[in-house]
Amino acid sequence: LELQNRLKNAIKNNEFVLYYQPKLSLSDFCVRSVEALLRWNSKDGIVLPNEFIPILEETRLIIELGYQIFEQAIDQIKAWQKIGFTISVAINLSAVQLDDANFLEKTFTLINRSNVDRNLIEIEVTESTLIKHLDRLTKLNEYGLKIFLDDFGTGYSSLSYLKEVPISGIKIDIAFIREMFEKKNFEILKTIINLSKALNLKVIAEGVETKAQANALKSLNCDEVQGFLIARPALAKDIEHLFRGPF
Ligand code: G
Ligand code: G
Ligand code: MN
Ligand code: NA
Repeated sequence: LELQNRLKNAIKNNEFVLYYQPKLSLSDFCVRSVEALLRWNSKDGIVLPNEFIPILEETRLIIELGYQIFEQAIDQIKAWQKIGFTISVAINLSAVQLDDANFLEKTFTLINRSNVDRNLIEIEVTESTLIKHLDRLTKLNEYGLKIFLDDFGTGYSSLSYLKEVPISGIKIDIAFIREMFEKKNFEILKTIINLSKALNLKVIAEGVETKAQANALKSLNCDEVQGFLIARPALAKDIEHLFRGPF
């Protein structure tokens, strides 16, 4: 309960900030998009999402904060455009945020008001959120936002539903990449990438930490890599130099 009150205050005091982690295109080694990752800039230092997202979800405080996150990310897209960088920003959405009855109306209103280029906003959701909120995510996609399936390979991933959902691509979970050179994992990875490409989906690998992983993923036709090899999640100003590319 104490933490709950601290989080409530933190939202009020704008202590939540977005860090950004670049995604590198393997076709030309340039960065055209980043993932926004939430951090709590508390008086005791930077706090990571696993410490507060579950509580923000239980208390539904994530709903209110979620709109602030959208606004921060949109401001950043516009700020980067102003200095000559056209960069897409991927925002993570949890199911609780989509549960909000006013989600679509509020989101459309704040995007319309901002005049941001809609196709520069990407949404990341897990498989369970995608299935639970297919209708709302379809409307979000029709409005112009690209949807990506996050943590791919950790859920049931029945694959058959991939042909029916309004997604632009998948993000292969870090757990898969960590053990990608294990023989069976490599075969599964190869198959996931081939299937996704055949369905016209973009494939992004998360948690890429070594050149060997990036090279192998390029040879498997993976589109983009994200991970410590390129950059850790950081403040906007600390990753901008990567936009001048190629890496
Ligand atoms: O940055 P880090 O790897 O610790 O993020 C862990 C997880 O926290 C992410 O995979 C994502 O699911 C969640 N997360 C990070 N930022 C946000 C955010 O802005 N909104 C929501 N809903 N979840 C986030
Ligand atoms: O949205 P999602 O929960 O997938 O967020 C990705 C998480 O993975 C973030 O918390 C981020 O800090 C973390 N991460 C990003 N790149 C790497 C990496 O190369 N290695 C490891 N171990 N973690 C990473
Ligand atoms: Mn994500
Ligand atoms: Na992920």
